[in-house]
Amino acid sequence: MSATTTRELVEIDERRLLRRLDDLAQRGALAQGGIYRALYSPAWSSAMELVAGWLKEAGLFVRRDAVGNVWGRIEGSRGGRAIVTGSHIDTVRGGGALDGALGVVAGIEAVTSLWDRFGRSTRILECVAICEEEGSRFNTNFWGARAIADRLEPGEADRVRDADGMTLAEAMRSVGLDPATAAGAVRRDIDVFVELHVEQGPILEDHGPRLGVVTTIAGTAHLEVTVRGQPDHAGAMAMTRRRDALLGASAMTLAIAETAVRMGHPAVATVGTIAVEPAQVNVVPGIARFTVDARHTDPARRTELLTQIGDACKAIARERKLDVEIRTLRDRPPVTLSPRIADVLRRACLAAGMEPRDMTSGAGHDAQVLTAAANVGMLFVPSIGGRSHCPDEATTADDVVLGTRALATALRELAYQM
Ligand code: HGY
Ligand code: MN
Ligand code: MN
Repeated sequence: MSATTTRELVEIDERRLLRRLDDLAQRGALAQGGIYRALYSPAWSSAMELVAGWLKEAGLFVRRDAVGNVWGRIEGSRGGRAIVTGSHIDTVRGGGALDGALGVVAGIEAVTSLWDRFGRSTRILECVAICEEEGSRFNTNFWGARAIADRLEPGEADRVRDADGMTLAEAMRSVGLDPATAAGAVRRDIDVFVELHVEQGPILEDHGPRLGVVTTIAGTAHLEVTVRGQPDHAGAMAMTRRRDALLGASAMTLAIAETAVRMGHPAVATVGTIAVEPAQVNVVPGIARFTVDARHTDPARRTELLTQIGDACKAIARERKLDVEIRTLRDRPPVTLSPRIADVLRRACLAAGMEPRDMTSGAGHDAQVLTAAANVGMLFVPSIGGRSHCPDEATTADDVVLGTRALATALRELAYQM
């Protein structure tokens, strides 16, 4: 079938969809604004219960897997490998109501509408709320999708800790999961994974149209940079004789951003955390430690970006008589999504009356990890002002509905084949 064939748009229950997004946004809502649903926290458990209830209400077979991903399933009349949609339930600290949540709630709405309107699918059709993607609580990310794709590292649950020193394994036990059985979450029977997500950037809003089909997801490297100088008295040590680690780290931060700006879109580099030691008002910082998140969709350009960042930090350390150590925390390569599923999504967008934009994603997604286990497609709807990972993250109700209809239409083509 050609990419230009028009299909019938699948209707959904708009009011239910929007109400559920609002309901989910209450789980983990912070008094100061924004949302925080940390993996295996009470807010996370409450959100997962809500989602499991909606899946049960739809009449799906519901189960929680070995790491806490929640699945709802329609047994296809012809069996075979599954068609899956979904996204993650966790958020960043002070995040918004749509990152991850949209793909979960829209996925439930799409599967429920298909079930209600067309009955049992020919293919197995599932919706999944993935337990963790953001890396907000533990020093690891994509925990849920990596468990599905058999990409957990040996001993990871016992090694990785949160800021309070609790291991991931202990946190699992606290919600009734057994870390020893985590491998039980592996799925080798998924044919297709489709994720609807907010764009989290300004391209669709600035240039249109209101739907985007993702072709590539940027590769992300996370670095930890430790700058060592010399702690000294803040009153007595002359400015000219100091080896101030924070001043070095500050110069590095500016140089890192300039490196990405010079390279141009879609190169990005962000210093998201910084800490100093001894961290006292009257002591010149002896140590400064910061993280770098650096991304590019092109593997060679990404390597170049990382090399230039490293060189810039070393040059600044030399100038300022500081030591610098750069450690790679994690390094995920860029991935290309399935052209076949992109065509299915394009047809669904055309059914919604819109030729979608092909686009790359600067943000990381469960979809990129699941390319190791399935044929993957992603659909974007606009983010107002391009804002995300903040309380102001928003998309118009019309665009939420449009994206969900397009998702349902794509799932119909995939799961209701004759
Ligand atoms: O960092 C990311 O791109 C994702 O939102 N976790
Ligand atoms: Mn995110
Ligand atoms: Mn997300």
